[in-house]
Amino acid sequence: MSIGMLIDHQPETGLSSESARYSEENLQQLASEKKSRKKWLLIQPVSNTSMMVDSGSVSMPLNLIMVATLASELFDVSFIDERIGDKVPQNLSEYDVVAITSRTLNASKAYAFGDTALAQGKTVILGGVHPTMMHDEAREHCTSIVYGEIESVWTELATDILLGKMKPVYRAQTLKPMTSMTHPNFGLALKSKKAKKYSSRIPILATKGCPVGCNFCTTPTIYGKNYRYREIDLVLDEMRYHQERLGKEKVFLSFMDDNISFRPKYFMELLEEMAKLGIRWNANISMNFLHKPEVAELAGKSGCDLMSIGFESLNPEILKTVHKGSNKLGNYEKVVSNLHENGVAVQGYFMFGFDDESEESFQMTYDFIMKNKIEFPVFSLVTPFPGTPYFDEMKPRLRHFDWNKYDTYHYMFEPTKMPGEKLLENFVKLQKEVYKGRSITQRMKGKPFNWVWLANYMMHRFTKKLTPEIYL
Ligand code: B12
Ligand code: SF4
Repeated sequence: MSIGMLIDHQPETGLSSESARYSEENLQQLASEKKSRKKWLLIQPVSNTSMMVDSGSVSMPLNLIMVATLASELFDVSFIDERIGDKVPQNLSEYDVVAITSRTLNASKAYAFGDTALAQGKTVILGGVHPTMMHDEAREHCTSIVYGEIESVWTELATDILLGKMKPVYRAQTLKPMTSMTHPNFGLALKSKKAKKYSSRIPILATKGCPVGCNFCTTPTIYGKNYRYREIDLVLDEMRYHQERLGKEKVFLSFMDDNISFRPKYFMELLEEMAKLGIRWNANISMNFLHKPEVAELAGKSGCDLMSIGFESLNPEILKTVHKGSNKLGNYEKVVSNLHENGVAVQGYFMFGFDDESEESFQMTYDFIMKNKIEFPVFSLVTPFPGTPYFDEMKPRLRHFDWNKYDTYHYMFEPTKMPGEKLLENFVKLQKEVYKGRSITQRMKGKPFNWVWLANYMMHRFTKKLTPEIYL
């Protein structure tokens, strides 16, 4: 469906002038009339954080790859990913449009690139979660902002670029169904000489959105309670495409979905089909029905080697405040053992710094991780992200608004039941304990020697140097 079809039209005269202007046919015609193709530079900035966020091998940026996929149909596109060491040129004279993606932790970098490009008279487009949430702030650094996903505003945006008449914000009235979305084209991202630095896990999307509605999450704020999914055949086609492209069956895929298991029926059908392909995969997943042994069994059979699960906390009081209905403490151990029995490793996310935080929360987390042999525990500090209801609630108590520190590894506010120093002291101690040599051996004993061991080794080296001060 094109944007033109979403705008009210006048029955007597057919399409309104606005509607006709933003139709796919009109866009194609307009593009073919242009003598030379405009040149785009796409930028993925690296963040300024000192934490292990953009270091090591990074995943291919599916967000900017989607922008590249659409833009390259009509324009000449260059792709720069600062995280792998590509350099952004100071002189932008060969480009007409500079399009930058940004999350909160790299917003200051994205804004600096935007300012440089504006000063050189370029059309600057900012997109991604941070400009979407903070459009008034972001507008100072660009010509236009894309609110949310590019696919739903593409016809309008591309037409305006071809006509040279930009609006300050592009926001879709209705989201496009996923069925009509183009397959991502990885060619531009892989062209870089440094592309070897990308993780071998290929990003893929089956679903978008999450109706759960946690107040600290940006997804429901941007996309509401929508949940969209692609036809299973389209997802499998994309998997087969990567198998052919790489000339082997065993390719590694990483789902970028917000909540891939939200519709259990869809998820189980997808896994059943994936089991026939011989691929390997991992995903972020909520615990909603992982306590059922048949789910873990099918996940294992379909090639899942790692599930990333947000356990968040072992403290029942905190779990109540997180409003994550899928997290039932009584199911935690069962979820982990089901996955382990089927050869699936667990990356467990744990958050600290909530108002109800206590010394016991740290001990309970340590005991849980060690007893259940969580292969890859990840610890973060509660971070209210701008634009979310939680941010508005916590704003008066936030210690800073330096976006470089919004990486979930900085101390944002003092919990009501624990002094800040104690929080950080315990936070550091827990990480050192979990990643000391003896603990790693205990957690990883008998596990296949693969990248998870390597990740543990890197965390061992990293946590050795940790001090409470680095989180300030
Ligand atoms: C998968 C995922 C991950 C993966 C992969 C990340 C990666 N490198 O891509 C992993 C697990 C590694 C990860 C890590 C982290 N993540 Co994460 N992650 C996600 C998740 C669930 C999906 C992202 C995704 O790829 N979606 C699919 C793509 C296609 O959609 P998209 O990113 O929304 O892009 C579309 C639009 O935004 C728009 N768009 C984007 N860029 C541009 C640019 C232009 C010019 C235009 C026109 C349009 C446009 O069009 C795109 C195509 O539709 C999001 C939630 C979300 N829905 O955003 C959180 C999310 C991005 N993550 C978040 C966080 C906090 C983190 C970590 C800091 C967590 C941690 N402690 O480690 C790290 C930071 C990693 C980093 N360097 O950025 C936050 C960021 C909040 C914020 N305000 O910045 C989010 C939003 C979740 C949340 N809490 O709300 N993450
Ligand atoms: S369950 Fe996850 S994706 Fe869904 S709203 Fe909550 S934090 Fe966001």
